[in-house]
Amino acid sequence: MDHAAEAQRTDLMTITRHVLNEQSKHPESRGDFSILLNHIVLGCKFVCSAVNKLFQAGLAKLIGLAGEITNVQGEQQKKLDVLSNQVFVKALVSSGRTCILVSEEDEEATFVEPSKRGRYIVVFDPLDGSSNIDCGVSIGTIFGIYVVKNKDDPTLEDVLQPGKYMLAAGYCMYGSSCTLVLSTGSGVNGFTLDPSLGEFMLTHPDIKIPKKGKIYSVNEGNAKNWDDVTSKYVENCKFPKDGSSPKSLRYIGSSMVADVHRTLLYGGIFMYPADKKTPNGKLRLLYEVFPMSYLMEQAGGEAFTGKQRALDLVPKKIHERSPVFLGSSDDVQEIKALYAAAAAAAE
Ligand code: P6P
Repeated sequence: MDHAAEAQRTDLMTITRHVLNEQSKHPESRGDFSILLNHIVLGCKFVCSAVNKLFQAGLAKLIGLAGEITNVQGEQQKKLDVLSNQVFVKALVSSGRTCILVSEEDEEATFVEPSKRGRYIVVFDPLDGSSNIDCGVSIGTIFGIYVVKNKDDPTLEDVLQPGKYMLAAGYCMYGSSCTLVLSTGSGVNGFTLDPSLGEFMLTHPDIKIPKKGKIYSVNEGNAKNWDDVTSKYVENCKFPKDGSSPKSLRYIGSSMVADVHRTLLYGGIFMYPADKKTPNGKLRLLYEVFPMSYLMEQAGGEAFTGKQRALDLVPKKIHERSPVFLGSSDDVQEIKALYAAAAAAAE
């Protein structure tokens, strides 16, 4: 093995080391952010272990539904949803670095008691795509991190910040392998859990999304409810007018993490548009749209709502929804141009 390969093989760049290296570029940092991220990583390791037990042992059928519990979305929760949420909340509170938590599973925001309070806000979906638990499709955790204005007097206003003010965002995908994709504001890196070490190892340094892709990803089952622009864009994907090859449709559905991860690595566009049935789309702004849009922009891609840059949106409620078109910049710009042309024609 040559020296470079040997050096890389023995370098053991774990996520902890990587984050510490990045934080060392900020002389003012006191290590709080690294401690917070370590607690998020701990939560991901737990969920990864629990999900693997389900996938491997087919325990899913024993898990079934958690009785009649229903979460704020009116969907039925599976026990792993409940467990994952509890593990993340406990890990984040015990980190002593958070002051407000917003979870997809909790109707209200959690305000951490003063004695355990830090200056970070974490918004997260502890187990996105949980309806896939029983069929083995990759599911994931999505998170975003803000800093609070005044940790001694945190308010809900502190949470309702545009996504562009996030300090970090990421997701952890639980599938054939456990992959954590993270940005702390200077690019995107991917880490894969090495079960023999119990560490997330840097496997995808400096991820950049291709400028243009060959895949479009949308739930075509909603086509009858789409607006004209979305319909026209999808038509162009299938029957390009410029003589190029049609794009391929890839849609895992009910697992945003899996669809976005493929888009990030292979390029193309993922979209959950507004439609007549869901005028604000289906995806949650704070803990689905913002973190994934942040990652896309950090990887050289774009994220658009149909009206504006997704990260510029100002949330009014912690569980509000937003349409989103995200992915390769050329592909997102194509749909932006169609919306602009439609707006001009309507004037
Ligand atoms: P549909 C999961 O419920 C989720 O919120 C996202 O993970 C996923 O992208 C979307 O819904 C899929 O929705 O309507 O296509 O099943």
